[in-house]
Amino acid sequence: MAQKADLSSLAEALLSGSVEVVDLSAPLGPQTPLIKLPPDFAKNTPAIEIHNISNYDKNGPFWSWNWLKLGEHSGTHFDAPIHWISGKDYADGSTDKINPKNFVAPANVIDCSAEVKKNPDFLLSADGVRAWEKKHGDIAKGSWVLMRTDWYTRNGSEKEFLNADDKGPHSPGPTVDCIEYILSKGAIGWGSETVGTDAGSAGGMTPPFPAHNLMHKSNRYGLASLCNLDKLPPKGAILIAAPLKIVNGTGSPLRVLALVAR
Ligand code: 23J
Ligand code: MN
Repeated sequence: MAQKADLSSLAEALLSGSVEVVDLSAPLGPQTPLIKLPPDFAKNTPAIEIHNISNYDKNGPFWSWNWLKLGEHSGTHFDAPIHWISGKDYADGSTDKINPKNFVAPANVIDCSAEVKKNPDFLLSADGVRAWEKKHGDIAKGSWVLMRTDWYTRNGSEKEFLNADDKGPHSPGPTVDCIEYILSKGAIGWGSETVGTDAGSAGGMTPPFPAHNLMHKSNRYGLASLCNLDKLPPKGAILIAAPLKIVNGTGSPLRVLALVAR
């Protein structure tokens, strides 16, 4: 019979720093870049607002607090299966109903930063993932696949981050066959450093927005606007990515943390 697991060595490693906690989230505020959908999808997520209620003053003498106006899909955020029409019927497809064990999982980090530096429209294909697996090992069932692009270094400027011209946004992402392949390996989710999980060009793919359409069709998750993927090893980090327990939530801003052995 297997022995009961013991977390004391993890507790010690966290204290000593031999396991480091890396913050993969961007600051969340009025300056956070937000997706701009084309005019045929008229309605967009509104700008983030932070309103003060009291600040140790006549409105609350001993306390400070704020209220927020905040779209679910704002900043570093989690995409739940019911976000997309292809995942709308999953009983456990909203942020409040996902089994929390899915919020802690290993991460595979595929470095595409050199390709993206040359071409902001770069797409990671199934062949690209297979080449990565030859070097670093298989994508394990239940693990995240994260596309490292260093795109997060643009996150401070909405213009640079969205990188749009008259032809639309130019930002990297996955091909259809990339998403099909990682699903065949049992990936729990797909994560990117861009404003959404799909490439800027993904509206023209078949199906449109494959990271959304296919991942959510399989009851799997997305993470968008991740930061600091360059601080992670290709394999071995553990991701903690728990969305707010929004009732019937389609997604949620969140703090994404990675445990990394040093
Ligand atoms: C709504 C419509 C299209 C897209 C998105 C949202 C996202 O990227 C998102 O934040 O989930 S592509
Ligand atoms: Mn989203």
